[in-house]
Amino acid sequence: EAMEWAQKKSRELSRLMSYYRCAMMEIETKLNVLNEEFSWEKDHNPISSIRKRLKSLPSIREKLDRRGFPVSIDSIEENLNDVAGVRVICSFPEDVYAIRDALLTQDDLTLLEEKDYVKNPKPNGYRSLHLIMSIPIYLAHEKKMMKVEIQLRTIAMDFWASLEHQLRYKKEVLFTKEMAHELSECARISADLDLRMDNLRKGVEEQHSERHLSAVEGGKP
Ligand code: 0O2
Repeated sequence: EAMEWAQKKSRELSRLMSYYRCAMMEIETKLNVLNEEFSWEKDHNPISSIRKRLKSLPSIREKLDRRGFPVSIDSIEENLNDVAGVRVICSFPEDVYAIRDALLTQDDLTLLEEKDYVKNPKPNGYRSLHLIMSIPIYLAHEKKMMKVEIQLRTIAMDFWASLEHQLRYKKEVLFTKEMAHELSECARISADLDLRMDNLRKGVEEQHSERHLSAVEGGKP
């Protein structure tokens, strides 16, 4: 009987994980649609790449344990926001906010929580915009609301975060004061790069619209 119960539980868990995968697919499609649309408006693709990940079962268990929540299927849905994670790597900082604003106007999406580490970077220098959104998935007989964590960041923000993550998680050592300082210096340089590239983008766009205007005016009789 215990075996049967365990099997039932594991089926339920696999099913829940599959619902999270469905929610990520829905979000990814929305992002692809926005990328298509914005590429007309902005003359560049705002999204450079999209990565998805489902939190592993050991990490789910560890996080629930660490935060003192029960380890059960209901508890996963109730207490964890980042089982489904979609990372959106944008070209320019402006694109991060354009995608965010567009997602927030979609009436089937609900914003549950927002953390803006772009405007307010973490003390170590980490920058990204995090949205916890609730999205419906349409199953054969019901509509189910699922939570997805969407992390929006530029290529420069992702460069820093990916390398910092590797350094932090791979080894079981702590950063010395000097290392932490060096990392935050690298974060500052990456923020500066974003600013400079964004200024270049503005310059190019201004030139482009001036040309366009003079072409239109030149065409007048
Ligand atoms: P992984 O391996 O990416 O999954 P919450 O999860 O919202 O309940 P928290 O900690 O308040 O808890 O969330 P927060 O601050 O929004 O950050 C969650 C995720 O953001 C992390 O997930 C990382 O992906 C990313 N992140 C946050 N801070 C840093 C940082 O300093 N460096 C890097 N590289 N990434 C960061 P996980 O589960 O920690 O990791």
